[in-house]
Amino acid sequence: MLDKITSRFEGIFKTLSRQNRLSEKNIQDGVREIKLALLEADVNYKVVKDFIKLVEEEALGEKVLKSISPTDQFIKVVHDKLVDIMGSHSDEIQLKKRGEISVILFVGLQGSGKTTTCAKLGNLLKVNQKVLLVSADTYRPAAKDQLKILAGQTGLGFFTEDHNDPIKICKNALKYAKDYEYHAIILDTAGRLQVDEPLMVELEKIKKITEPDEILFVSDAMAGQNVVDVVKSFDHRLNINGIILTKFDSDTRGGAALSIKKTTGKSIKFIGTGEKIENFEKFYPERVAGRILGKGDIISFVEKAQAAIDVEEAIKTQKKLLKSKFDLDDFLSQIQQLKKMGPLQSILDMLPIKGQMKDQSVDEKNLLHTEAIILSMTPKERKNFRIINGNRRRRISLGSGTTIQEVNRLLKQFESMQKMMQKVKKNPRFLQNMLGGMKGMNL
Ligand SMILES: Nc1nc2c(ncn2[C@@H]2O[C@H](COP(=O)(O)OP(=O)(O)OP(=O)(O)O)[C@@H](O)[C@H]2O)c(=O)[nH]1
Ligand SMILES: [Mg+2]
Repeated sequence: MLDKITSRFEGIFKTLSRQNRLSEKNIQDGVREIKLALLEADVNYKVVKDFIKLVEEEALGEKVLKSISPTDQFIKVVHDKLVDIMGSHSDEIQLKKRGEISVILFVGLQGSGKTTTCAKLGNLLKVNQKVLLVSADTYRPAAKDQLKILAGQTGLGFFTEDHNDPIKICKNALKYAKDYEYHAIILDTAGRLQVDEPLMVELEKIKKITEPDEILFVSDAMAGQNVVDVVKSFDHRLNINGIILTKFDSDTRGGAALSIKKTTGKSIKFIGTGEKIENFEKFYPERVAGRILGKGDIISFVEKAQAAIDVEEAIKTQKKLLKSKFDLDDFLSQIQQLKKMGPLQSILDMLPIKGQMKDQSVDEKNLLHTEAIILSMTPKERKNFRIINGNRRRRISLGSGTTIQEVNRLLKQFESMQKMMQKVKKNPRFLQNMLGGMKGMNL
């Protein structure tokens, strides 16, 4: 699912992260590659154009280029804009209050997955609704049986009639649902190879007589952006409430998922992810963007870091580092920023270095002790830890409520940290390396 576009994005980000520093040109090259990747994924041209403009505007700004880890920031910008084009939140289906019957009407082209999806949605709703599946497909001979079997498999009610008038079937289904106290009915209709007038007229009549709460257009995700025109035609006649994209498990390029919202104004509400009844999920733009970029960890990290880290402060520290003047005051400010980011272990778990550091655990208590020890030092001591002799160590341990051994250990760790800093001096991913180093030191 979405494999092609995901690996394209992976390649683009890999190239960017090889750069020590990102220049405007690097970003422009990256953006150009992204544009090609989206067009190859069959995303609507206009959607791509608008998307690229927004990404470029934001990525070329100071926030990305001057940030601690520009490539990660860039990934975050791309991620956020992808979410935006898909509609930023997931849209619920609207059902009536208890006591009234909700009607959901499924429409779409032939073979798109309507009948299967009726059962999938019914299966979701049955948790707190008594659901009736209704076959109003009088076109395909086996259609009624297909839905009946699915109703049997999922334990849902089933209704149809043995004649060829779909409108009459729907009308009688409403009465049946009322008599047998159903809460929701899902109407399965016939598909056509393409949009045609008799189908539209039939659906309009069904709509008029059943007054659906939700008209859901079902489409095969493989259809790419072609689906946009079909959605528009159905919407024009029926005013649809949302879209279900099926066969998301197949080799879909992503064109439909990424184009629909911006071009039609309609939201994707669910996706089908396999042939089985359970292969059905709510559509979350965030999740799909995550799947496409394959960078969920980096995105959460950047979000947390953005919330907690004072960028000015971090840049100052980085400059100092490059001149190798990193002292205990800087160390203290790093620790305080780390604390703001929440549980340390969860932050470290998000970092790309986590695989290498698997066995090292981070103790929050040690972090507090470290902070207390540094706070008990005089400004002079923090500037130059080498003046901290035996007497001073004793005073510091008393002041911070720790032991001399702990003070010794911290000073030793700080010394090796300074050495490590020399090694990572040229690496713009300063923060991540720093965190990696801290993790190894079991603060
Ligand atoms: N892999 C996969 N197959 C699906 C999915 N949804 C439906 N299918 C398959 O797609 C085929 C067509 O599904 P149907 O539910 O019969 O489609 P339809 O829109 O009702 O077709 P008509 O009634 O002929 O218009 C079936 O073989 C389904 O098993 C999905 O999410 N993933
Ligand atoms: Mg069908």
